[in-house]
Amino acid sequence: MKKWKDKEEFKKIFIRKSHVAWEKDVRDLIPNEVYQTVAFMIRDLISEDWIKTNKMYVEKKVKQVYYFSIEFLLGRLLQSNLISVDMETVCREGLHDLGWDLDAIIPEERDPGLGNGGLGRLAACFADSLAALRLPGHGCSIRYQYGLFNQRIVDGQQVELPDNWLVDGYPWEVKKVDKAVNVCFSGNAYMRPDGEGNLECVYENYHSVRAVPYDVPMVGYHNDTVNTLRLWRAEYTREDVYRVLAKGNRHEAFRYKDNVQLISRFLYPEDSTEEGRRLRLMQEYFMVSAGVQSIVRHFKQKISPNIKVFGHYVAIHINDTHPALVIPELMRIFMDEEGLPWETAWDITTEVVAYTNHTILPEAMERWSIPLFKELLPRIYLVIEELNKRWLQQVRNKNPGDEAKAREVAILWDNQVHMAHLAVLGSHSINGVAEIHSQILKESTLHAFYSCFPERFNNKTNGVSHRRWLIQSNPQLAQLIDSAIGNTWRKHPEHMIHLSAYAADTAFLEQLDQVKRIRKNILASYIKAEYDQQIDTDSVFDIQIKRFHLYKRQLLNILHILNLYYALKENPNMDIVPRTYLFGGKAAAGYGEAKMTIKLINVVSKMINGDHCLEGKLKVLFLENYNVSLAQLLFPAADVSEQISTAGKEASGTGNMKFMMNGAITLGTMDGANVEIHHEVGDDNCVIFGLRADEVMKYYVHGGYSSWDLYRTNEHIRMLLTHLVDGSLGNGNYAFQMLYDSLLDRNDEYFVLKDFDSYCEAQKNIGCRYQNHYKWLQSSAVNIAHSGFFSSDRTIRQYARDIWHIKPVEST
Ligand code: T68
Repeated sequence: MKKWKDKEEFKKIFIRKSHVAWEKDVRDLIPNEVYQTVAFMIRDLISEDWIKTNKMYVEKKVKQVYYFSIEFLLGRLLQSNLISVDMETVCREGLHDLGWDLDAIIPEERDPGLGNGGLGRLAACFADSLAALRLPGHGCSIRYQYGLFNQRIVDGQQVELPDNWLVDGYPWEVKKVDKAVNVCFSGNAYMRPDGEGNLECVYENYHSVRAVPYDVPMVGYHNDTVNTLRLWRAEYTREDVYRVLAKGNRHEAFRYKDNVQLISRFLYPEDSTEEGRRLRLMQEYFMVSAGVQSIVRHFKQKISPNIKVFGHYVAIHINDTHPALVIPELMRIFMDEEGLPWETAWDITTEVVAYTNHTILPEAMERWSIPLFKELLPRIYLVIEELNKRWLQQVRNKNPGDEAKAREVAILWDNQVHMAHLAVLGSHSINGVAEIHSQILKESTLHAFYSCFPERFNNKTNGVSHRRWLIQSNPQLAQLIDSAIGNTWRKHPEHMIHLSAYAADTAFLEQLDQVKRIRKNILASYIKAEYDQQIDTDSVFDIQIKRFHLYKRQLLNILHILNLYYALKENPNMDIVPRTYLFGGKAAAGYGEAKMTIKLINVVSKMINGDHCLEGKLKVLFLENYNVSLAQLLFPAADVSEQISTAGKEASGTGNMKFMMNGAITLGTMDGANVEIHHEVGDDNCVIFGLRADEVMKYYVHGGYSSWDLYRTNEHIRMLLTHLVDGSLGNGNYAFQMLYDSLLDRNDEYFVLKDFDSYCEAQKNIGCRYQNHYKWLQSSAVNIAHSGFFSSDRTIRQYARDIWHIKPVEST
């Protein structure tokens, strides 16, 4: 790996580079120019390794995995890349000599908003682990011009502003014009005899869109592996524009250009309209077709002309169902372009593809209307139709007269394309993302498929990159761990378990306390600077940061806070451990209840923070625009990790792991990976409350819970709900009718009220535990020690071994 020898060399290169790039004296650079200069210098360091990595994969003919994901939530890359090439100190010192502070330069990079939440961030951690483990694996996604919206809070309400993250350019990407491919939409497709007794497909009158890749390096930690994240952008071709222009209609030509570019313009365009849904389906096929075409082309050019051995060299992973069209796209290419018969094409396809499911919420399962699908992707539809026909024939032969069975597993049903069913049928491996989630998939959501293909189902509990979420986000804690157990954990996170021996070491615990204090102070300074609010670093920092959704139950959290507030008003001498409650997260623009919950939090926050009687006891803040960079400030500062989803609803959660790694205590339900965190650390070191998943399920199936009954019998609940709608919150300006309705008229689908008392107890329990500060620190240490299991390195090793069958590639 190339490096800067020392800070002197760094400065020399920096000055030369910035002269060429900006035609300015170094003293006149603006911070953004400094950021870009350093980024280009890092690109220089890694470029040889990047070329070499690809060459090595080809020369050694190793099997490679391509991880298709509609989102990659990378976060900033400057610091993580500096850490990977082990040049952070040299860079910091060099910049310092030149009058710049690296910490002031880092925020110049805009967070690439190429994701919504957990699923996209998981993909980024996986790319990080693949490179760190020297595994031959690459990402495939879309280069959205606009990321998810920027969130502002105005008058307590979420306002969505465009996230034009590319305005200043993106120094990490490389446009590869020569690697462009064409993706075809619409037109007519039909089968006709090929003259040799078989059928062949004719596909004509389609529109083609040019897909141009932008490659981003995924730099391995302290090794010389540089993998690739390939992001596709939709472009029009000059020839196509001329063709339209030749018809004499300039407006038509502009419309054509616009429509093509629209494909990669926004992450998740509004899907409440037919037009929005159409665009989303176009994005999915665009990414899939471009990605698959480029993989097949590379295989044929560089690996083998024999397409039948494709599966020995290529694994394709689909991150949820958004890329599931990989399956019919591979079939199309194998049959229409490579001339393989259906059966052979199908065998190779299922050999190659594997699928991860991330949700069991029925409303989150992807389905497309058949008329829309047929119109946009006529050739792909024919493949799916044939697949569905063959599959249902098999199912009906096995289960004669059982139409319910056919319905349960059909890809085409009720005028819809069921993407999860397509994904399961076309994959040799189907996995959930935590033990409990994988169990629910087998027993309930995908039970019918599990009966057909039990051997395909498996679990891969999620993990997070301890490099980003500990080494980079919390260097103080990382150093403390080094001083206790040495630094081998940085490459082998499972070694963190050796910290267990320090959970009873007073000197270590005191230092751990110091580290937490430092991190709480850093967060407090940020909050002071951004919100002009003073938060008490002696209080418990209790944090819930994640997307807003009814099932994640931010509402439960804020109702408890409101209850505490009323209790304190009634009894000002009540003895409580001072608390700072922090929230962050975005609500989908069209999700009324989620946006209303944000508003409720802000109204309650204003009321509580403005009440001087509560000073030193209770503070509530909603932090705007939660993203990866803000997350890096929040996880290290947390005492309590709020993981309070309705049991059975959160597939895994990954924030829970980042909190744990930074020494926070989980306050959670037995849901997702919380179950495994609880298993690792035991009852003494986390606080579990609420209904269990099987109890929730029983209520759904057999009934027996009435939120109105609770309302009538529980005076606290009655009082809280009354205040939601009687105008007493926010000076009578706000009525939270929508939330009231979801809790009562819609019978509290997510058991917020049912779990309320149990949650209040759990909060009291947290207070008691915190008061015994020595024990609290012990718990914190135990959590850190056991967080090694939740490193994405462990997860990726399991995928590599059990699903992809790929091995690390050592440089020669
Ligand atoms: C999350 N899913 C799960 N989905 O909710 C979370 N969905 O429990 C899990 O830890 C995480 O995946 C990683 O496995 C998502 O984040 C989405 O973002 C999403 C986006 C579009 C459509 C459906």
